[in-house]
Amino acid sequence: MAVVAESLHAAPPVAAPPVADGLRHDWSTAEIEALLAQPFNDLLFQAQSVHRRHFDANRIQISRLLSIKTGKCPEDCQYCPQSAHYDTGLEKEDLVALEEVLEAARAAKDSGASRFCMGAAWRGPGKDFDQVLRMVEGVKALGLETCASLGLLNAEQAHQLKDAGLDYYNHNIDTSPQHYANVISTRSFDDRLETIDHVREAGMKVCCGGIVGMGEKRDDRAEMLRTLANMPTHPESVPINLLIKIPGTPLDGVAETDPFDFVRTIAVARILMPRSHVRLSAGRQSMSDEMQALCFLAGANSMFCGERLLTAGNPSPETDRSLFGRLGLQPA
Ligand code: SAM
Ligand code: DTB
Ligand code: SF4
Repeated sequence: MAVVAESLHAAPPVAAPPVADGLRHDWSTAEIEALLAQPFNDLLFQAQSVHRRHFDANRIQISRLLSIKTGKCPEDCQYCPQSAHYDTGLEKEDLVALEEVLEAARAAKDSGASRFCMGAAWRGPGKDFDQVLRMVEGVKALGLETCASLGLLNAEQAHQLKDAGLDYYNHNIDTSPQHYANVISTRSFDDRLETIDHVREAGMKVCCGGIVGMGEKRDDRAEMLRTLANMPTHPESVPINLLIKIPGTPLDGVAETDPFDFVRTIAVARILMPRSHVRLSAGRQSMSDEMQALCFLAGANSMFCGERLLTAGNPSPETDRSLFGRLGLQPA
């Protein structure tokens, strides 16, 4: 040991690696495609092995969502029940009152959630932003981690959120750069990356992931994961959503995703971003218990609990309690 240390000291100075976190940020498409294409058992073994080096494999972080402004969103995201471009039968709701938000946050904490995430059907913050800052302050004061998903941010808005006590900002890349324009027309992939940069520069943690099941190919999933894993710092939280098909949206009729392909996406996210929380996010209501168990085996260690996501359904607390009990899982 001493010999190794001495020889290291004696070595001539070497240029520092671009990132000092000991994690890779230089994945190639071919490498990621090869990971995704492995025999399923090999992939799961590898992902579970990586997972156990960094986390307690039986603990799951729990977040709770609340829609603080629902529907009539000006953006055209073909998957979304809240886009004003589609008739999904959703009732529009104005900004929720502060006290109502705090009540929901208290209930979330009592039910075991460690993080409370407020989502708004906005392109980005507008006239009600100050009230959202008050919500962040109030939820933070309850002793919960805070997260918000409010659309595109500029640098100033990111700093305001940070100053109000926001721990995480959620902004997804949703899919690969090449599939992106097939799904979203009103904001670009680069707009999203810019918002994520502002979040980082303001000193908040990044929650960034995407959706599986929007008609993408395996190489799109590889490119989506590559974009996330090659960020200068891995997002601390990586939500992998399974598309919830919403009647009235263009993606309602898209072909079913092979559940094993979804699990593969989780497993590769785990391998590429070993210290991040990978969230088994939207779409659990259409998954079997066995599929969810495979996602945990693949390294998913975060979930949204509570019977509602933003507008769509989620398994009931009793269903999740039973699943946790049967699998021996505990809230982190
Ligand atoms: N309006 C903000 C934005 O788009 O950034 C925040 C809320 S938006 C609903 C947050 C994310 O929810 C989207 O980026 C997308 O990944 C996910 N999402 C929306 N509709 C979904 C659906 N039908 N199935 C799965 N995920 C969905
Ligand atoms: C994320 O990746 N998934 C959450 C959260 N971030 C904001 C939202 C899922 C929305 C599912 C559709 C709905 O409930 O309206
Ligand atoms: Fe609006 Fe967000 Fe839905 Fe897009 S995903 S339509 S921005 S609420």
